[in-house]
Amino acid sequence: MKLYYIPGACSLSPHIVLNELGLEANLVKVNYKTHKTEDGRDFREISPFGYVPLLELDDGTALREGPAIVQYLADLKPESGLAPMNGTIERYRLQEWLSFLTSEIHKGFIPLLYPVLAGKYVEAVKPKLERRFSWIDEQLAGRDYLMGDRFTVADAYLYALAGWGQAPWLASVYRADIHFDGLGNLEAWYVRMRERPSVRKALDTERLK
Ligand SMILES: N[C@@H](CCC(=O)N[C@@H](CS)C(=O)NCC(=O)O)C(=O)O
Repeated sequence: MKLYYIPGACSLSPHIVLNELGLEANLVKVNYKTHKTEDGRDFREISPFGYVPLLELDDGTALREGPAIVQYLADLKPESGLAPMNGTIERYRLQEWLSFLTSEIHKGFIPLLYPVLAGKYVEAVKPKLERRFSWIDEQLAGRDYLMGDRFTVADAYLYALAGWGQAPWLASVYRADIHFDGLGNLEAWYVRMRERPSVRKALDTERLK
């Protein structure tokens, strides 16, 4: 398997999941600005919109879209519990989280990452994103992870996105002005996540420390 990634991007989520599962994959870095892979290919010929993550299976099949990729990986080792069994209400709950994260948080962040969009648009979008983080904070009350006591692929996804407002490694131009001050459950969750060996290893590999 090959995972195409941009350091610190949403592809950090399947990277963490690979580590959690102890699965071997070739990590192929993509340059954010030029869309060239580190082995000199044009990534837009592999991914129609030039975005990561993209998982290439051993038979050449390309799987795109973060929420699909992390579920595929988790299902390679169902005993890991990183995704509840298909057909159960818990699995739909996981999909609910992944859909929420992809549409409400992931895409909600984008305007805040581009200084060129600063102004009225960002002023309108930012409170919405803050309201969503505050709701996540409420959901984490009395829980270690989004789905309860167990880490799931939804945590890996949220961790990758949350970094855009928190991580010291982001160039300030790409750091969104979103903070977890006063959101104690979310702050504690972020620290708990950072301490997981799978997360530390992914941050190390992507040179994000
Ligand atoms: N719908 C895609 C969106 C992926 C996405 O937004 N990737 C960003 C990084 S977080 C990217 O590769 N951007 C580079 C580009 O669009 O050129 C998914 O959820 O997997």
